[in-house]
Amino acid sequence: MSRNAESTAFRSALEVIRAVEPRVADAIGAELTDQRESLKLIASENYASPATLLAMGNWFSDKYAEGTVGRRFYAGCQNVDTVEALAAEHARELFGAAHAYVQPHSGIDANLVAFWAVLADRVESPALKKAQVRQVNDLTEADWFALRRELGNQRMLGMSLDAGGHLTHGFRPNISGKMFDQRSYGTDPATGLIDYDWVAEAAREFKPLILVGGYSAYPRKVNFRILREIADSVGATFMVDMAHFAGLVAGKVFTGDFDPVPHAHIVTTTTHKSLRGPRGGMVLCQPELADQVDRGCPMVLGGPLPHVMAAKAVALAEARRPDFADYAQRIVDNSQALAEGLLSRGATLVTGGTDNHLVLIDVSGYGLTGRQAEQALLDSGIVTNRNSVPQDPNGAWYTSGIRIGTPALTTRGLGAAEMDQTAELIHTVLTQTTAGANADGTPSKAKYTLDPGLADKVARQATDLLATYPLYPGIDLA
Ligand code: DSN
Repeated sequence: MSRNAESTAFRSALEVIRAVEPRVADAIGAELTDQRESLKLIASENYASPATLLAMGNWFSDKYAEGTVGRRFYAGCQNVDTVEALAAEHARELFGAAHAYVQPHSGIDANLVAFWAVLADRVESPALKKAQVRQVNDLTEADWFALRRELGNQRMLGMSLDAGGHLTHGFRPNISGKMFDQRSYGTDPATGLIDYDWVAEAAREFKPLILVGGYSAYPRKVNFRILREIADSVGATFMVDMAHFAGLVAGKVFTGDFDPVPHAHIVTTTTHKSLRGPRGGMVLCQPELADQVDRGCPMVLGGPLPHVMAAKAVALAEARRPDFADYAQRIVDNSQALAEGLLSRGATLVTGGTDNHLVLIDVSGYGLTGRQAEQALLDSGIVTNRNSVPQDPNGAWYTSGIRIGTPALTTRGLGAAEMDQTAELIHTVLTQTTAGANADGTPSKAKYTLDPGLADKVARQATDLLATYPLYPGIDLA
């Protein structure tokens, strides 16, 4: 396929949009320029392929398709069936999963589907049984009361937020924290690593219905075999949220004990992070949970998005190609090169390094909060996000950390040498930024000073660094 085809496709699309609302066409064009010019180090972002992007922009968006393949509540779903079945087949083959459900719209949705499936499978409740055999009208007030109490009073053990866990693993700002009585496992204060003995002890004491593995800010591999053994020892269902590292599983960088799919009863993921697909979610599970998982819509999900399922099928087909394994390995190589570059310049990293796609810098060593560091880096053309570090004294809003990740820059083709240059740019900005003060003289957690001339210089250096690695080289909108 010629590069010209990509330019023609996107130029034509913008021309059609511009005829209706030119400001939207302009914003789409401006977003491409911004993404091309900034050093994107947000660990959860990536750049989907033109084929994946184009698969989303069409009339599949117009179709309702509640239900599952071959069993829909709407007529005329034969083509939706084709793309949903394709996406699920690619997912099963890619991850070696018994069952794949590709309808979730996001990671939060995928986790909700998984929670429902486990509750429905595991909670012993006559009321629930009635509801499930579609005798909902036979449920009495007492049944409803029992159902709410039984479903809303279950226990979950997951990784604590400040150690790198995710909001949807039972924390209060998310509904999972209201649905479940949650307890967290943290990391060893000395090493920053998961202490599996501690997890085992917490599981023995708390006896959770669900043990959750997975993270959004832990820079190390997790041994899922050990977590499964812990889950089994207390009769818990073992769920893994692999949203961040799904690309590393798909690319066979994480295998054996570090691949969650053979070990977990149920695995959830997003499709747009290291997996490099469209924005969306997915659930993989063992056969005994498949029926409940497939009830995701309408149990907790709105109608499926067939255009996004089409794009998932395209992206998963891409991830099955041999070059994706090479990409996944380069993500980790780059992450380790970036960590080395930062360490050699004196930065403090949580756990002292990384063996996945992300690095967590403890910026308190620079005398900054995460919020100050995030903004100073942004002023300098470097896009990151602030993040708590374990036992963070600055809480989840200001934080003491900066999370950086390499999936996006690796997609552009940057390698180890450029990671070292990136480390130099980050280090320069952080050493040249000073924390500010409030009007009353007390230290501010948000204000900071950075010479604008230096910020501009770093931003130009970042753009120069990226110039050799154009984003979407086949797309010329001019
Ligand atoms: N928002 C994603 C992240 O940045 O890690 C996870 O929810």
